[in-house]
Parts: sequence; structure tokens; C-alpha cells
Amino acid sequence: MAETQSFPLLCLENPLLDIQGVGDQAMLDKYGMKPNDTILAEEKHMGIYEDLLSNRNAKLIAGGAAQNTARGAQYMLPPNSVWYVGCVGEDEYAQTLREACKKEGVHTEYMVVTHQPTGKCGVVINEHNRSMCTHLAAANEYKLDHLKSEKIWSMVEKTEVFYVGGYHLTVCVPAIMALAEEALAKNKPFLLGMGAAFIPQFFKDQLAQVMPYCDYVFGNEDEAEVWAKSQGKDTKDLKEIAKMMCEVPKKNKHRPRTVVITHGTQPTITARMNTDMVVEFNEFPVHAISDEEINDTNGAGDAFAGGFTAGVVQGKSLEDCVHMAQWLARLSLKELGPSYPFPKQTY
Ligand code: 26A
Repeated sequence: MAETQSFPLLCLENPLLDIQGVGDQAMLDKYGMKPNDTILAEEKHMGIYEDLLSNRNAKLIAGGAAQNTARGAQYMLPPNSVWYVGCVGEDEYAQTLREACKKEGVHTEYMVVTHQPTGKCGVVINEHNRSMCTHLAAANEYKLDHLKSEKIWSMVEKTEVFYVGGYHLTVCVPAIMALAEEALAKNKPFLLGMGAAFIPQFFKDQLAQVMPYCDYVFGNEDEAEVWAKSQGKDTKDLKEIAKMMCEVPKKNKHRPRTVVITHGTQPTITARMNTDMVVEFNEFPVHAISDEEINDTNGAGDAFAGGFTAGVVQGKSLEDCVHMAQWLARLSLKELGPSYPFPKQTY
């Protein structure tokens, strides 16, 4: 067999095309959506995509949380650093995603199904809120067989760092576990973004299965609070929650767990278990951005994870990783949707 390519970072999750338009409260009410939320589309939501395209001058933008993170990490890393896996359909939307990743230097190895269209996410922008309604479709069809196929698995074995988007916990836990076990067996960093508050709420058991393998966990304040609640702890104290996350028993004893909680414009909180099993905290003020400079908040958290993960790939300190994360999140806030400025800005 021909020598397979190798990339230092693999991201796994749900490839989606974002259909993003500006909406108002009335639109959110019509579809029963909250201003800053993510939901899975049910029958009653299916009209939202056409509504956005016909009435809201919506734009089609490459999305999918961890795919945004993959493009973000590649933005800050040398060429050929990142590859991405997920499932798409055989249609124009898949082609759009392939082209977006190619343009930004992310190598894709999509599983392709013919019986479902590529997944899409209706994004309703309302001031600095973004509400998302996701029809996973093909993205929901991802299977472990694809990851374990000869070519893909040999690429996995050559990968140094794994980033999994928490939204994949709704799709294919066996694939996540296969990467987690590979990371554990070879002492490679394994990173997980929580995705959305409904993950710790409704996919609590799946999250609990993966958490022991996580060297890094990313979440925002809502996700952190909901996770704490799912553990029977009703608190808004983000440090306390980060500490609880650090203390979830860990499989890989060679790496301390780091928990990173973003909090909008308030400082980013990190917690890391040191070798004496004592949790150390840090707070990092976010990189200032004025209201007028913000285009929309769609993808800012994914960009944060992308910048941070790029730092992990480069073996940077925690402080440097947070700085890279905040730098990239700020750039993404200025762009339309989960995008990064081209020509590239250098860090
Ligand atoms: C399973 N779900 C609901 C999802 C998503 C998702 N990515 C993966 N799985 N729902 C929304 N997104 C993506 O989140 C990004 C913003 O953080 C959107 O595509 C959007 O680009």
C-alpha cells in the first residue's frame, strides 16, 4: 500500500453547512428557539432553512463546531497540520465544505452516504446572540467502520493530537472511544469541546464515558453549569465546577487534566491538576474588542478551541495556549460566521 499522509492534529465531529441570517425575536418565537441556544431540528423546524434563505438573505458558510476548530487550528499552524473526519452526503453542500477546508489547508477524509443529504445548521443572528437549529442528516451516519478502515486508521496512528467536538457524542461514541483509547495507549493529548449545554444535560452518560480520557476539556459558562447540575451540584461558581471536572478520575496518569472555561467577555478560567493532586487555577482577561468590531458570535468558541489546540500541538505553555485561543476568537468575532480573515493575519 502507498505510504499514507500524516498530519499532527485530527478533529472529529459533524460536518455542517451553516445557513446564517439575521432574525428577530418573532422569528425565534415562531420556531420555539431561545436567543443563544442550539437545538436538533424536529419536523416543526424544517421550514427554518428555506425561511432563512428566502426571507433573511442568509449566507452559506462552512460550519460544524469541530470543523471550525480544525480550520482555526490550521490557521495558526504550518501547512498540512490538520485533518478532519465526519460524514457528509453526496451533494453540493458537501462540495462546498470540501472546498472551504481545502482553501484553508485542512485535509478532509469524509465518510460519504448516499441516502442522506449533508447536514445543515440554521443560524439566527440576533444582535450578539446566535441561535442554532441543526439538521444532522448525513452527519448522524458516521460509523466506526470508516475510522477503522485501513487507510484512515493508519493516518490515525500517525496523528499526535486528537480533538473531538462534544456534539459527536450524539452521533458515534464508539468512534470517539477508539480515538480516546489510541490517545491513552500512546500517551497522546486527547481534547474535548463540550459543544452545547444539551450535551451534559441529555448526553450525560456518553460524556461520562469519554471524560476519563480527556486531557483537556473546553466549555463555556452555560455548559459548565449544566454539567455541574448533571453531577448533582447546583452552582454557578465556575472555579468550583472546573475543579470538579479536573477531579473526574483520569485514565492517562502521565498527563494532568486541564479544564478551560470561557465566559463571554469575562476572564477565561483554567484549572489544572498538578502532580500533588492539587488543582491550580488561573484567570486570563479576554482580548478586548469593541461592540462595533463584532460581526457575530457564531463560531467564536470553536475558534477559541482552535487557537488553544494549535498551542497544544506546538507544545506551548497553558498561558500561551490561552493567548492563542483568545487571539483567534477575537479574529473570528470580526468575521461573518465561523470564519477567519484572509489574507491571513499572523499571530
Ligand atoms: C449535533 N449538533 C447540534 C451540532 C451542531 C454543530 N456542530 C456539530 N454538531 N449544531 C451547531 N453546530 C455548529 O456550531 C457552530 C458554532 O459553534 C454550527 O454549524 C456552527 O458553525
